[in-house]
Amino acid sequence: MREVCILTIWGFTLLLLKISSCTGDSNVVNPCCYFPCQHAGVCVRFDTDRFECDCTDTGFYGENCTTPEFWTRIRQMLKPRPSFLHFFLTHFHWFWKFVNSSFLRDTFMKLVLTARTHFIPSPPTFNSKYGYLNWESFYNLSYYTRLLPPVPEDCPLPMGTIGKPTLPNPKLLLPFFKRTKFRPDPQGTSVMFVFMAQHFTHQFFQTDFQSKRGFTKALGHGIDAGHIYGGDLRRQLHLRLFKDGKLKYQLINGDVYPPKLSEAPVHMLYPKHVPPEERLAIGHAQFGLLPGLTMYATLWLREHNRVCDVLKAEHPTWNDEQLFQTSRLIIIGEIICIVIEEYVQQLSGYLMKLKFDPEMLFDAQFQYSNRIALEFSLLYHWHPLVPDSFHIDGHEIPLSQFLFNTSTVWRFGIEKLVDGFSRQHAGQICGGYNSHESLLYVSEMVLNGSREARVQPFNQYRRRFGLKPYASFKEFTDSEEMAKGLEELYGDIEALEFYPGLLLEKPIPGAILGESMVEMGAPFSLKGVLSNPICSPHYWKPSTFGGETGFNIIKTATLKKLVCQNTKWCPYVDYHVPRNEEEAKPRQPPSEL
Ligand code: ACD
Repeated sequence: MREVCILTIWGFTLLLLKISSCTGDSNVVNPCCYFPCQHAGVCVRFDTDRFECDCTDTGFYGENCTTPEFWTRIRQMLKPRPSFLHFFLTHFHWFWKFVNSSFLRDTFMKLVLTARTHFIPSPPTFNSKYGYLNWESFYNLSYYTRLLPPVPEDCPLPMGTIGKPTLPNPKLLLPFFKRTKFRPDPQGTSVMFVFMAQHFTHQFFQTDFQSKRGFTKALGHGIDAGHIYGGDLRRQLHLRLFKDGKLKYQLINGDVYPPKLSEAPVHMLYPKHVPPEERLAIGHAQFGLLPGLTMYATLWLREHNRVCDVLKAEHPTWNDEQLFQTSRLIIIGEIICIVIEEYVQQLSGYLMKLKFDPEMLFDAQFQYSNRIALEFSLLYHWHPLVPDSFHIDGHEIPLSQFLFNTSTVWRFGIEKLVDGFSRQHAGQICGGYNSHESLLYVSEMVLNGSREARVQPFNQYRRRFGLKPYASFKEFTDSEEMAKGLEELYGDIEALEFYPGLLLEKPIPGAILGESMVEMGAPFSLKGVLSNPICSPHYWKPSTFGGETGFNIIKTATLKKLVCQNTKWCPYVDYHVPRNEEEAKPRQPPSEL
């Protein structure tokens, strides 16, 4: 007979379900299934029904790591709520104008970096197989790491002890993701941002779908530019020209593009109908999928070869290898600079100007190593960004006609693609009802993958990142229909899954993201970029990059330079759609071209 025991833990009541009796030893529920340890405390099971929370270094103590230590209490009292901080960072122009032009910019940036990165354990801890620390988990780079351990296998319910006996069929969740009418991002993000997101994240998100337990094929676990140079040495060697450090290329209409597959025989995924002359060889096997990806691949290839020329002019004695390797480090630095100062800047909507300066962390406690987390890879499925069609040079091309259409890139030329993408609105990421129908299969895959990996419920992650858990679906979303539907499917807000939680959550007013996406995404991102080896004190110096010239290429990198130093004319280029009439003016190639 089922019996319900009521246990009061950390200030509120949990219902503990036991199969037979509350005191007997048989059929006792694993106590860690109740997620009893707060503030990143570690649940350890003893005997059959006893647990202990290891609260070491959490700043809390007590049976459930819920009592704050003295300094933690002070910090808690002083720490503003995320909604207040967001409001502050996105209002008061006069204040941020002053901050951005004074030494205070560095002070605020350092605060952001330290406050965000301390959420990410380094070295990494759990993974999808191991909910406890062990050497295999640390050493085997094929695993994504995990911030929270998997829901133990022996729990009575899929989400531990709360919710329904089975999770809803993913197909029943898809209507909450599906676009009703394209909802543009209110922050004005452009499609140029969309392809940047897709292009640059695929260097570190390469889920191995053959293995079911959270494995990755991207062993660099960060910004290694493997999507440009290939994920392994074999691929890299095929893509290199072995002259002046450069990458292979081909000329079409007098412009540089990635080489034909026949010239650089690497594994690429092209459907049968793509003719051989339109099959390009690129660092990432899937980057022939969309012209936006091929466009970025082309830009980075041109930039690499341009940097090689700059280095060669200063170091005529350097051989191909040194020119190649040093250029690669410069490209990594440029990516990081553009990501922080323009990409994250756009995403944040902050009036505070973000700054890339690794020296800010030189006197802080900070580890220069990173492991990509499964939760980060789940979180980053931002398909609502993708519009229904693409506007280029007066043409409207539906998404379906974009697929594997590499010739679009040279038909229009990089300039016109950049111009069109930078003027077109991207979709709002959070809030639901905004994913193109043809992309819903991806959400279904993510849901299935997350279940196979036994990812803990959304509210557990809210707690882990210092956020208040949602008390109801009504609080979680502004849509009554969605609140009702999710309540029926999950039964309890504590059983809501991680991925739908992040994507369907109500957006912050006027923003592209919801609170959880910002508060969870920012720590993974900032830790990921700043822990790159080139940001460490032994690397971050002119000699690493061939002298001051190379070092300055990194420090002054911008999206506009990436485009305009590698094209015949300078189109409108921005992660934001035009802000005023001046920016909106059409740009045309000079008449002599
Ligand atoms: C802050 C800065 C603003 C953060 C705003 C949104 C963050 C949400 C998601 C992640 C965003 C960008 C990802 C960028 C880089 C990823 C690099 C990973 C490298 C391994 O308030 O802190």
